[in-house]
Amino acid sequence: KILITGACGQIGTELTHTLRKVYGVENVVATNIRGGNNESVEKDGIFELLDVTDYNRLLELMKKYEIDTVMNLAALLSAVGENNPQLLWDVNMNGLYNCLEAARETGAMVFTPSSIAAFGPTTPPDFTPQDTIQRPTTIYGVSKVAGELLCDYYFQKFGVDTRGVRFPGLISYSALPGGGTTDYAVHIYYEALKNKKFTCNLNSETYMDMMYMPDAIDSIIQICEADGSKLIHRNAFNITAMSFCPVDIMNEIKKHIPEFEMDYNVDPIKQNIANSWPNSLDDSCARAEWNWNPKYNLESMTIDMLEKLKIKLEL
Ligand code: VAH
Repeated sequence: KILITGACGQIGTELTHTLRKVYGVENVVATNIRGGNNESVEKDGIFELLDVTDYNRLLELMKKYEIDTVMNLAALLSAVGENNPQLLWDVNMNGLYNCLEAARETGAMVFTPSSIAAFGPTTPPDFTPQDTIQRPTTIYGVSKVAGELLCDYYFQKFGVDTRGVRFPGLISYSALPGGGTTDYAVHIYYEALKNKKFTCNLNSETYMDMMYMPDAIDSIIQICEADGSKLIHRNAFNITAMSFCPVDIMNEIKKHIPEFEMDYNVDPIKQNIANSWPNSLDDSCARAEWNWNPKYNLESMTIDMLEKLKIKLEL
């Protein structure tokens, strides 16, 4: 049985829906802090309130439902974290620590996402290798590097089966992103459909790795189902599907909405963060060790996003 923390978040929402379909509603325990406001997650299966910094509540739920896999998605993201580094540290690090301690006690597997944010300005930016310099300059990135090391430690020291991937920016139509630096790549689709114009908060040449959410959800299932004896790396694998800049995504949208226009109002905090991240990742280790193979590129993602959002926005 799987317990998801942060089940009402951008990743958690689609992950919960997919896992309920793949493994059966009775095998998925979705949890979120109070106020997640996500009707489908809370109503369409098992849902429990959980603040991931509350160890006793987490352990109680893991024993109550006989959990064998924890997918720890509860976290604050890069931009919002710069406004509240203390809260980010508490949720991202103490939340992860609680999951690892509960897993040590119950024998569960722990999946925790890392991020391209685990790299910094001294990391080789183009085709960033799996094993390289990691000196991020955001509190979010610091929590991701610390999280990767803590997960590897729990595997080496206690045999806890820990696995993770370094997600790029994720683009989805189900749930909005929660305050990241890559959020522009989601909002651009909503604005293109609603207003046929968008003001981008990053400059036109900002390249970052990105991925469509269906591929991200598949990566979580694939790595958790992978044969652990074949994993040379564990926390955490570089994975990517595409790398683009705001002009690239604008031009792709214009193929479907020719009158779409974009202007810029650069957010200096987000621009500094984006400048410190890689332009593109080398994900060859994930491909070699657990057959990672994304399905969507910018063209096919744009077709699907616009199609699904037209339905969601009733346009
Ligand atoms: C963020 N969407 O922007 C997240 C992610 C790689 C970016 O970690 O903070």
